[in-house]
Amino acid sequence: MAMADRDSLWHRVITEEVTASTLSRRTFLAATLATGILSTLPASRSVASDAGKRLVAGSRTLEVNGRAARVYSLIGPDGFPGIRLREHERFRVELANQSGKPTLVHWHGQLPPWTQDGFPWPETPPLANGAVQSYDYAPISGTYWMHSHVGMQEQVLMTAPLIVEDEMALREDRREIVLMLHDFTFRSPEEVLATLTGTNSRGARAAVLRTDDGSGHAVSAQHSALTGMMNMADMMNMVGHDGTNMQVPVAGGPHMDLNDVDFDAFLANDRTLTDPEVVRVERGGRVRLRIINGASSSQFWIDLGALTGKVVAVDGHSVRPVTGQRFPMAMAQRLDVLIDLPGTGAFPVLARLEGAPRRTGIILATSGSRVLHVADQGPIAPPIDLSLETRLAAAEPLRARPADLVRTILLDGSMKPYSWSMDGEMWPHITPLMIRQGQRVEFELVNRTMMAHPIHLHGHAFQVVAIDGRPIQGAVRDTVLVMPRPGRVRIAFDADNPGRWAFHCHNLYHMQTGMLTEVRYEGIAA
Ligand SMILES: [Cu+2]
Repeated sequence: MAMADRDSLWHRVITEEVTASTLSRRTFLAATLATGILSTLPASRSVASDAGKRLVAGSRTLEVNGRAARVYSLIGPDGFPGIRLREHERFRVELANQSGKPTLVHWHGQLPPWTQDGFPWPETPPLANGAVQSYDYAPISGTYWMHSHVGMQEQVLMTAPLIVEDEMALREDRREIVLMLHDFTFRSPEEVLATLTGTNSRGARAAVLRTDDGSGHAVSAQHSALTGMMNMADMMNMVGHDGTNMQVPVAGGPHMDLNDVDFDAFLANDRTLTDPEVVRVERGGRVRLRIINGASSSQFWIDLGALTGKVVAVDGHSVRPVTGQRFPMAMAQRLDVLIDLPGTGAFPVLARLEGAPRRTGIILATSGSRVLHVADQGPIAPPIDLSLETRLAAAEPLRARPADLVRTILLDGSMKPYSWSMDGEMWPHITPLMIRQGQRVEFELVNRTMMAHPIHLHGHAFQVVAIDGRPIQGAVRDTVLVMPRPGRVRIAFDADNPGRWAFHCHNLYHMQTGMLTEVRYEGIAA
């Protein structure tokens, strides 16, 4: 498909089919507006000017469940969220802060010099409202994203896609669709956090479900719907439970906590299944989904329903293709999935919240096909796991080499009191993990908590080299899930980007309550 075609097709979303019968004119207009602004990003049409692409951190009104909410925005030069670059085009961006608050944006998964990473170190403080800051670095290709790393602005949707094209992918002649996931609450993140830590007058979080070890019998009356649940297969078929704030048994394993926060909605490109984005696709069309889990505290199963997909990249980095219908996605991770549509029809692509019946998604629809309503609740999905991770193999693995430095990093913490730590310390009272340029570094992440933690290292792409002590030649990526106690994951990377780098759990509320540390290169003064 030529570039012009890509542009003209780009997100002319067909809403008529769903609007006629199900939507009021008011929601239709809101939907149309949202579609115009959001959906997918346009292909870059021109080489960046010397001044660079302008990215504005601002605010906007979003309608969720028929109710207006004031949220942040990150709007690029074409009026769409985020930034899209051609291969080999530099990331030359001017970030203008018009959000009304100090902010700073992190280019998640990219490998810029540390002073451009967008983490609020003392040397790189947040931008005041009204300020502009320039960025200029060589980006790496693939599906990335950007989000504020200041306070809890990420929860208020200071997030956007960051897509860097590569010629190989373009030559595949596939329709590209960006699918960005969020969790949404009408409460302020400060109020959510206060509820979690028990410092809010509304009291502690909803009851944590307690279960017996082997039996999986729930003892909490509020969660009796889970009583008798024995394994994941059963969970998949259960319906009707609200699914939040629960502790569930895992087949053959220990308990685990899921879903700290009871969200009001789950968004797919800013919309819910009540009024989903319907993406027009060609009959038998070839699609490349770029899925971004931008949720602050939620993990999903991507469920392709009747479709079969081929995972070809994770966190922007190519892997040997893995075929399937359902793929787990931890917070902050990305999946590139190729799909060849079987003729005509409407095909929901769902993101199912782990441990809950709740879901969101978009609909791929060929011309003239009837788009049926998809409920935003379905069978309970099991907790996400490493079933995909263990099957992944990097297309370009790290060069084989013994480690110069091996460190065990303990992940500790609990729901009550709600506090989390990394390497035995809680941010900001931490001792940096010191590394030296040129080293091959291996971190063994050891989870001693009841929750899975999506661990993200800034400024480096690492390879997953062992899971639970079993060596693998896994994916190269930037965020990896460490399963609950006694889960262990070993990552390896080359120390080739001197600086100060954040290393943390990407659950925003875990990070805010301590689960963040620093990896620092020798010779970097602080
Ligand atoms: Cu965590």
